[in-house]
Amino acid sequence: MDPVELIWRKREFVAWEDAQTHVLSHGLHYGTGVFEGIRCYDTPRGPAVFRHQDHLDRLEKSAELYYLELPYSAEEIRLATHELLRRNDLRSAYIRPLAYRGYGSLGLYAKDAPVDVIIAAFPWGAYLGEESKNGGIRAKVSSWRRISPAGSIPHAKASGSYLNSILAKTESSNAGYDEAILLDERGFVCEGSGENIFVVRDDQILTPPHVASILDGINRKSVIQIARDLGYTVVERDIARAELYLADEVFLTGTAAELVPVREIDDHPLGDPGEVTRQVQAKFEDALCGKAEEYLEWLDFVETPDASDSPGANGSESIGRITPAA
Ligand code: PPE
Repeated sequence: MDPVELIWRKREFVAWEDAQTHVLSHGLHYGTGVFEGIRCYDTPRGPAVFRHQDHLDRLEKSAELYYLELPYSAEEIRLATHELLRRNDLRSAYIRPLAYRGYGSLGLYAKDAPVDVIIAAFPWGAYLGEESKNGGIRAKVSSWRRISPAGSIPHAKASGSYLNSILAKTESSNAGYDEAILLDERGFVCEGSGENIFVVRDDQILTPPHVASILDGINRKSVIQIARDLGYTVVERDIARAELYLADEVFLTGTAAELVPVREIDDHPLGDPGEVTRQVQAKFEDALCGKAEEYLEWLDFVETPDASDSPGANGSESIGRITPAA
């Protein structure tokens, strides 16, 4: 991890190394936190946060699902994120807001543990390796099933849920693969350890429905729309495990990973990234970087001193501009 100067915490900008938490914080013991993974891209019209509002909406919903009361509005978190990017002089970054139960009480009904919120932003390169987006990755179906809605909430982006992803990822990495694919308790395909999954078969693009035990990814939504706009038929339905091996093409989507082709699953070769994957990926990457006019509305432009007159600057800032540190 590459440290930057500042982290936002409880309405203050604190030095990266001073953003510490008490060892008896509730979230550390029980995983009682909710978070987001967001990216900011350096577009031709200045830095822009991709689908910022959608991420903030999901953060609020994740918090609601676990009875966490966020002490700040989504708008305050949005503007604080802009300010954090400016103060850290970041034009592109991975952004990690986290709301967790802090220090105050332990035990499972932690009414005295406050909800603490931090926002970090820092450089984070290709999640599945530099070559992944071009050459594709090797995946393994995990022996660990995706958390079930009967015992937890797959739709919440909650810290504790990631123990499930970590088991799957550890298993696949130890076995020499790049990523794990998790099935649900019925044996149908869910998603990667940190990405949603798409399968191309017979000129259709398939993806598990949003009611499956998946995180309803924001990039998943974007890719469904892009693929449909390109004229493809996208079908949300259960996907059998064997369909992964019989697929013409498979790819994964996520904020950290972006769009990554899969070239092999459980030692069944799928070949080099195919035409559908390539076409959707190219448009998706253009959308992320502000190079696709039709998807500019997905970008939340960060006003910066040198870009304040650009057409992308949305002018809705209420925090004064700060010259980034040299
Ligand atoms: N499923 C899971 C389980 C998941 O963690 C992610 C994002 C997605 C799907 C895709 O969601 P979206 O980013 O909204 O398209 N994973 C985040 C965390 C990765 C991490 O290692 O931490 C991410 O990509 O930021």
